[in-house]
Amino acid sequence: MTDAPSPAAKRVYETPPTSRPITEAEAAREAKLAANEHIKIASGYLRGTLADGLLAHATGAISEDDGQLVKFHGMYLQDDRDLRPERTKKKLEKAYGFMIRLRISGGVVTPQQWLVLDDIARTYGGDAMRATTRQTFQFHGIIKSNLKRTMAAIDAALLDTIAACGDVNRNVMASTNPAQAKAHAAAYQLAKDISNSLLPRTRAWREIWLDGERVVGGEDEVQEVEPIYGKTYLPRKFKTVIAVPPSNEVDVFAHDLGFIAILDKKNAVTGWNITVGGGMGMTHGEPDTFPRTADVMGFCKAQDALRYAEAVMTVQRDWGNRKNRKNARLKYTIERYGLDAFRAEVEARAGKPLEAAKPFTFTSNGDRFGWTEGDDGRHHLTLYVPSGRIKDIENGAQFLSGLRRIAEVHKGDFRLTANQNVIIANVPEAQRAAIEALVDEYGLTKGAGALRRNSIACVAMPTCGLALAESERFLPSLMDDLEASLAKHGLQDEEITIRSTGCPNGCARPFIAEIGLVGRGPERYHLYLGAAFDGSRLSKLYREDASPSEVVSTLDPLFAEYATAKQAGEHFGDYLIRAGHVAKTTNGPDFHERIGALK
Ligand code: SRM
Ligand code: SF4
Repeated sequence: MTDAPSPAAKRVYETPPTSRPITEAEAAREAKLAANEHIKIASGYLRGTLADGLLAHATGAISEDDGQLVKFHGMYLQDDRDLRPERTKKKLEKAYGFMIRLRISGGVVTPQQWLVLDDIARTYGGDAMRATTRQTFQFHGIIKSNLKRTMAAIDAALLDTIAACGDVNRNVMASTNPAQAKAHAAAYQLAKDISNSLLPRTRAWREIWLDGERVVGGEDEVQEVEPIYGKTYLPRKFKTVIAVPPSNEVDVFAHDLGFIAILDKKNAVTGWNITVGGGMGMTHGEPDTFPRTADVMGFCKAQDALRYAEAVMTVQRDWGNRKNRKNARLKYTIERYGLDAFRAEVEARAGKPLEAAKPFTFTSNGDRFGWTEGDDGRHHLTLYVPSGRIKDIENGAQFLSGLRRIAEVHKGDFRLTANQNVIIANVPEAQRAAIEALVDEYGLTKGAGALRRNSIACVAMPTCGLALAESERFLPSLMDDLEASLAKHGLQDEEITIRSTGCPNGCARPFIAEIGLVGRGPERYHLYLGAAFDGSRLSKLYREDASPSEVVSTLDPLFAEYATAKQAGEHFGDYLIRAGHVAKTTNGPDFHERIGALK
């Protein structure tokens, strides 16, 4: 069984609150609620002044409050940060554009949907789309006047962006590679069921973006409009994933709620272990914020998964901190009240006790590249897409054009992985050669060096407003240097996970990679080491504020030592702990404890 973390002993927990949801009147009376709570309450179920704001042609932006609300519709107002200095000098408004994120449960799209998304990328999205670390697509730089057209195209493809961002249950991920056919079908079905049952019910999305019929008199009755969420939705984002061992490609321990498939000998799902309280985001210099790996809370029968999903989310809805958004995720709720109190409330709401968790084993949190054959005889091809950016690279791989050509002939489906890669799935035997020929023609990569294919970088500059340092644009050159260093020590084929982010929000889940780089400022990164290869253990801070060349010079001697002293099958993160270079972190709060001086 995976060495799954458990809460630290001897913690003092607060008394859990009553299980009653807060009423709107109570919420409004509460002076110290976070500003976003007031915005939600006043929004008329996520409408705000968005419809009018879209008509304000003098600016490419929308109002600040609408900027918070539009997230629930799957969008962010951003600006091109590369252009800021020049535009400020010329006294021009920032170069505003919207990021649009789709809701694609389990990351599965048909070839027909792919073609529509490709059209959107070419027409409105700067000839690119971005596969994210949560199995969906983002478009960047959509100007305000094109938003409705883009949303109409998305709707026409029978897709939507509802709840892709915001304080709601987000896009539900599921293990992607359909190699264990029955188990993956069950995981995918559960992802769709949870996504649909926890979806906001407000008609605001259709009304604003697709000119759907307006509701006469507004949607006023809390219970009728949003039976699960009410007017205040959740205290913070809420993320759910479904994992099928032995692959932990969805990083189940990094999410608020997770289901781990328990399989019988024929790979059919007998039930699910439920995990709660994982999350990555933290703030530099604020030790009360920390990444946390989820606890395994218990086991439920396959048919009960949905009721537990709803129970977990509603306990967080009612117990989560609505005064301080930095302390609002489920991981902090569980730290505050303890896993036992949380489990008891979930069981009470679900109307059933959980069974003891069942054994499971994860082997890695990466993807399986190249062709795999499923236990049902179907063929799947996983392509490595650097940082998930699907575009035509000058003098390089033509991801946009190549995948379009494949979509034109492909008879199966496409699947996005949580590691930003793409699977051309369910390819009939007779079509393998044709797909293979297109992959070669467009220079698409079935793999890469061992380090590179285990890498992820978040978007960061120039679109992310929170980036402190480069990430996607910086990782390839760092990778060149690290690959040279590994090759020098004969480690070029060693599978080591490396992830980089432009800030400590952790969008590429860097704190559960064996090598994690977290931006601090221009060309400065904290270096974290010692996480588990299967994604079950956090890393520790090893070096502060390193420049890219210092990252390489810090890692080089560790690679040299690992090459000579590692035991058979021992992963880099495990070796660093055994050799005493970093301390073992089991869960969130001890993440910042420092044992010995930093290097
Ligand atoms: Fe993220 C905010 C991009 C996965 C934790 N994330 C953002 C924003 C929207 C920046 C902002 O708030 O202004 C970024 C937009 C950048 C851009 O230009 O596109 C952004 N996050 C991403 C994506 C696109 C990264 C990528 O390179 O793929 C991922 C989109 C996922 C999706 O499809 O839904 C993405 N973000 C994650 C993950 C990974 C995961 O969930 O598996 C995490 C860590 C897990 C977690 O939630 O704890 C993550 N993003 C955050 C946080 C910190 C949350 C926290 O609890 O502290 C923020 C900031 C916030 O919410 O205040 C954030
Ligand atoms: Fe932006 Fe930070 Fe997320 Fe990277 S980790 S995309 S810099 S919020």
